[in-house]
Amino acid sequence: MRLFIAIPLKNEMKERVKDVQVQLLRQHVHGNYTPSENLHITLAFIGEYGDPDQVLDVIEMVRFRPFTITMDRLGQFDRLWWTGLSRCPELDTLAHNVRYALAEKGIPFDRKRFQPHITILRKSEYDLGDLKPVFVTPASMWVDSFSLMQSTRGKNGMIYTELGSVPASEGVDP
Ligand code: 3AM
Repeated sequence: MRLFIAIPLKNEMKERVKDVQVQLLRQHVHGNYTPSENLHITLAFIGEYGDPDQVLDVIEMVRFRPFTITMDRLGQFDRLWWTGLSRCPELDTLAHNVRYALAEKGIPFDRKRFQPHITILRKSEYDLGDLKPVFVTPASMWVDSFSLMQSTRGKNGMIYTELGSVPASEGVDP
């Protein structure tokens, strides 16, 4: 099964992302828009792996305190468009610790540098630089858990299913 580890977005943040997507649609930017229920921040992409219970056991050992992230900009990696987050050392540390825990147990994952982003649009042929200004209302979200996700290809696009989640450990030293 195809697995990844991510922070799913909470409803208020999803609404702010939708505001950005609507502005793009109004400028006739076409492509595959990420549906609300799929919005997330990937911490580590594992890919095909047959033992999700082992992955859960490993990531449950990662300790972190809850923290806040703030979405504040729009960007583009080639044909993939994203909203970006302001610098957040706690998020970087969480991604690092998740990846470290996977590596220690020999669970494979994509080693590309962690670039925190929320994918909002794929397969777009447009260039952000050609658009009229798009406003990203700064939006904050409290991160108090992260999840092991399964990705399957549905008839109408990708379906992401949460297989388990790891809560923050209030009051416990990370
Ligand atoms: O939506 P984002 O960009 O956070 O792009 C895929 C998505 O990330 C990424 O994993 C997340 C869930 O599918 N992904 C898919 N295939 C990948 C691969 N081969 C990949 N990341 C790295 N390597």
